[in-house]
Amino acid sequence: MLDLTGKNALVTGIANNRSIAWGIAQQLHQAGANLGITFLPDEKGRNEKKVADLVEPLQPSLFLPLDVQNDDQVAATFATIASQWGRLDLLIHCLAFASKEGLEGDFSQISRPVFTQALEVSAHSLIALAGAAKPLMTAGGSIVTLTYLGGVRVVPNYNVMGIAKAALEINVRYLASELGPQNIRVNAISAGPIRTLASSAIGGIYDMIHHVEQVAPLRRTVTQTEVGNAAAFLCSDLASGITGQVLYVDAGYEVMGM
Ligand code: 0WE
Repeated sequence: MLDLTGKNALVTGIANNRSIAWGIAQQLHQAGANLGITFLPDEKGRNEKKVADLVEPLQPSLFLPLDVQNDDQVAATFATIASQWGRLDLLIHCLAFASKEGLEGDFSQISRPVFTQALEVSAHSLIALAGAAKPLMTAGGSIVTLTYLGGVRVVPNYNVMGIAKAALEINVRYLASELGPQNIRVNAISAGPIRTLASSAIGGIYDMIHHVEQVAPLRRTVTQTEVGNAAAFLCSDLASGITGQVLYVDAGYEVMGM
């Protein structure tokens, strides 16, 4: 059975109880993993408090600030993991950000700063975290990130995030190639649309969810728990032969042509 006892897992990208990362953290905890949770620090410490209260039942052994645009915080996170855990086994990357201008209007008007920020936060961050995790994954490991169909096909308004997810998906393949000899697997889950903090900020997300409910083979959207279960599988020895892949957890939507 799916067993992650004795595995040290770093989970990034929890914002609130609707976060896909929260669904993943719960499933890893249920499978017996030892958790480290990161939060995006803000000036007033409100996000820290919110995430700390949420994850308290999972009793994480590490709870660390991590803004991937801050190299010192990335270094500090992995220095703490090295000193407190000694070894990292699982890395869950659930980070993305684009400014609102990059998620509406004409694709041809995406500006350099909007492009750069989206790619830095949403795609380079996987490279940064995988590179820092590599020396700590001394017993092999599994890295899982989240992507979306909008990185492969045109989804209206996904715009600059489409570029970022395309970059992220090729990052997965290059990282899988580099890290494979060290028995570190790298995979992505392409989740169908889910109501989260990130997606609720988008105009038309409810129409998209309604569309998926009409068209997807399973005639519904997926849940954070279902994405969490797929992530737990990819983290487990049950997936020992799988690396460099994008696993669609989307109620089958991706196979449809019309
Ligand atoms: O990857 C995403 C969302 C990522 C995201 C969301 C926001 C909203 C608030 C990144 N940056 C921001 N920046 C903000 O200021 N998804 C897969 C969800 C999503 O986003 C869309 C979608 C779907 C689905 C944007 C347009 C169209 C569809």
